[in-house]
Amino acid sequence: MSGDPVKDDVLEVNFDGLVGPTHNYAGLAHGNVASMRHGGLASNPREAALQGLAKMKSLMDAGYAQGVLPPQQRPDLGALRSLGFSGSNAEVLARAGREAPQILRAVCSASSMWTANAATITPSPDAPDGRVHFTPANLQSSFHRYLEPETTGRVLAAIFRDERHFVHHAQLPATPAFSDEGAANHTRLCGEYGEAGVHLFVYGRQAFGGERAPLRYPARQTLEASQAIARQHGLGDARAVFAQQHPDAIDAGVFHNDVIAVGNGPVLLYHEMAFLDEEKTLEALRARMTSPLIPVRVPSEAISLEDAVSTYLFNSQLLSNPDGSMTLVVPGECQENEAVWRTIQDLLLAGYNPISEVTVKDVKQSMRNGGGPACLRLRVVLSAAERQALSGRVLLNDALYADLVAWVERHYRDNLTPDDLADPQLADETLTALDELTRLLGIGNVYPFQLEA
Ligand code: SUG
Repeated sequence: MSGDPVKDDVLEVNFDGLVGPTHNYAGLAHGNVASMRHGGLASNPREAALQGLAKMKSLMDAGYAQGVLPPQQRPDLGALRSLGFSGSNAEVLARAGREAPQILRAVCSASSMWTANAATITPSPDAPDGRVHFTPANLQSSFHRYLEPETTGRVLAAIFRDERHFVHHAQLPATPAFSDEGAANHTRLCGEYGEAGVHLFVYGRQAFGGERAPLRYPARQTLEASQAIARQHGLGDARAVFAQQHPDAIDAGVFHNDVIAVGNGPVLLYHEMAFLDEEKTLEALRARMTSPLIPVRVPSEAISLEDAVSTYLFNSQLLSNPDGSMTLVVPGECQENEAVWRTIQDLLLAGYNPISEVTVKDVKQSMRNGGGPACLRLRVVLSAAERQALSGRVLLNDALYADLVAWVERHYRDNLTPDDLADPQLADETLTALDELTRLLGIGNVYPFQLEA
């Protein structure tokens, strides 16, 4: 704590994505090893949503500020119609299922659950106008995720509506040169949350120039996209560092930086293969930070890239406690891997750094699609006044948790196979559920079907 009451009332709020009713395994994400491996399996949307809610609840109970963001309208019938499928909703779905099953799967994806990819956010202490800045990610790398930003923008604008505190920018042009995957490739490092921070933007390739790029799997973030966001948010050279992700890591399945590094406050926990130029990246951060950087480096000899990808150790949440210590929230898969579990004990918990506790969460339904604890949350650093200015009922408490669990139990199926996606009944169930959800959350009309009505 800095002792300054204005700075001390600033908190990180984790907004987790509620898993949508069409959660399924479609093998849609090239370069995401878990998604590629599990495509075609039956999913359990109800269990997925309840696992996500259980994570939110346990972190709320432990004293962390927890928010929730709604899922999106899926199947995206508008997208199917734009691709030439016509007729009634049932006809559109049946024909897409018959003629283009891959497209149907894509428009049914519940991928908006991974809210780390929803947007990039600059907290108010870092922005020249003293407001919180938001840019939805264009997610243009894949068709199923390219469908997200418009609704994401509407949801964020509905919740962070007060213009005295919040500014919303348009997503970047959805073209390969400005490929943007949001906060999954962005980390804010600072002393206390209320002090000015330094923003680490990690990119996979350069659109205009650049020497190295991955050979096997796509790089989803460009330097040019990261630079554009820094410009939108007013982050000058003193506040922004741009570092290239190691192309060999991308080729090993590290499709976002948050699969190989996580930062919180002054701590940067990372694998030695995270950055193409590790020393230069740390130097650039040190040169800008006002508090000493605390790097926690995990060497390949402790954890291989393959184990990092299969267990998602680096996709953990690193949370600050009032006494200055930090808690690492890891997925269950870390406990099942001997090398990873040993490294957590010997290198992280026993090391000279603020990480003093590890807690394990079961988010297997999401993990099978390549989404760990950190993918499921969007971090928004907010002062007390900014938290007061939020619209809707989106900060989790016991009553909201109970309402959301009951809502999931009322509307979600417990088994979904790729063949079920053409079922018009599923589309109807989803619209009914989402309509009810927007009322439950008090966020107004945000979905295409509500705006068309
Ligand atoms: O974009 N998986 C997501 C996982 C996103 C994880 N997010 C972060 N690392 N921040 C993706 O690759 C798979 C969907 C499917 O195959 O059904 C998917 O989209």
